[in-house]
Amino acid sequence: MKQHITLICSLFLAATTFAQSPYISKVYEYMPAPGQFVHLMPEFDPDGVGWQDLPETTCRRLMTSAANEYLVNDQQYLVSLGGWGGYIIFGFDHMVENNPSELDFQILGNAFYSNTNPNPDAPKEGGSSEPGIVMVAYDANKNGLPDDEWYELAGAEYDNPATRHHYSLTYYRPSVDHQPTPDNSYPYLIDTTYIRWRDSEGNTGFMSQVSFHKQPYYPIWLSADSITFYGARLADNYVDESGTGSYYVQYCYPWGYADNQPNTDRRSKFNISWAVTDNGTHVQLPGIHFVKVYTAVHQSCGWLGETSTEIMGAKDLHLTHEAEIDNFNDVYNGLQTISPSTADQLLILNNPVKDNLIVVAQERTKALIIGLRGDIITELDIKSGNNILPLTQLPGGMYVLLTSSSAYKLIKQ
Ligand SMILES: [Ca+2]
Ligand SMILES: [Ca+2]
Ligand SMILES: [Ca+2]
Repeated sequence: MKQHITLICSLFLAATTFAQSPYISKVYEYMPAPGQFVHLMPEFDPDGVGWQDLPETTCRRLMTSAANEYLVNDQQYLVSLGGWGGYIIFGFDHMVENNPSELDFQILGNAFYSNTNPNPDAPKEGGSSEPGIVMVAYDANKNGLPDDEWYELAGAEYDNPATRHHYSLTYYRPSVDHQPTPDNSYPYLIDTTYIRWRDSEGNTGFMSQVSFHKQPYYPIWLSADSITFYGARLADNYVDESGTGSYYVQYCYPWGYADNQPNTDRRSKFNISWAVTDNGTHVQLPGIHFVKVYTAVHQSCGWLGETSTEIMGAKDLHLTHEAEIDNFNDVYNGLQTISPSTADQLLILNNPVKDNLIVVAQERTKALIIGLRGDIITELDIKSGNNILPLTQLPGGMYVLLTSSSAYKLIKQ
């Protein structure tokens, strides 16, 4: 009998040891940049035992472990990364496989679209989008630690000239005798000279303290009076649609960023095949074990304060059977490298079009979708062969699809 129980226990242990979880299995590092949710999400010293008296390395470990408790096994609590550059590194208990044609994993945030945008002509997709750049690593040295080469997943804005690659930003702790400078005409900003910063381009400025969050924004567990973050910076994505500082809309980037599109949208999913090296060369990884996300914009939106990416989980879509075909690149990537073609006769297979336009081309070509007033709506990279081009975002109506020698009437439903 005893032997029997031992055998069952061993089998159970073996099963639990080797079962793969689709969710985050471990947070390896959490280092927020200064921000209005620092010390709150996750909470610093939740039991009030005096973390601030502990050495910095211990506090860093405790903060990482707090973020770990918020995220592992699909807990879905929100972890804030703070302002630009603040980051988190997490991993899975197995290799997330890269099927080159599919979206492989998803990162959950709290982005949402606004239904009450006061600007009737605004792009539809905007609201709270706080994009984070995603990096991935393959455990090449097989030691189970994220000490390997990192690759950025090149999202829709990677080739945008407004994206600053190899950017860095230093934040400074307010001095002990710091005196706040309130904005007397805008009561939400209670200190406009709160966190001084300087970037790698020589710009300087301050992160303001907002009236809704009065706890320290600079991580109090850091012993140094300044902290520097490195990465790429995306262009600002907000517009003050009220014009008076009362209604800010953060417009979504198309795809490829965390906390940018709602979790219900497939554009919150990622293809490992988007990975690029530090100099922008595409690499085809077999899969990844680790993910790093950092806040990608350096902006403040009045009373909303600085924009900070939030993470509430991640999952391996192959294990949850939610992997989908990746056709984002067909539309958004490679536009700058296309040379005009003369053999650009197209065969349009579905016209009117509802979601995806299906086009067959003899040779690779470039095409424009033109509105009835002659305005260029979008540019399409059409490959040789079959093309599935998502046009879900195109408003219903009549358009002209234009190549260098032909024009086609296109109806969008
Ligand atoms: Ca893939
Ligand atoms: Ca968010
Ligand atoms: Ca490693």
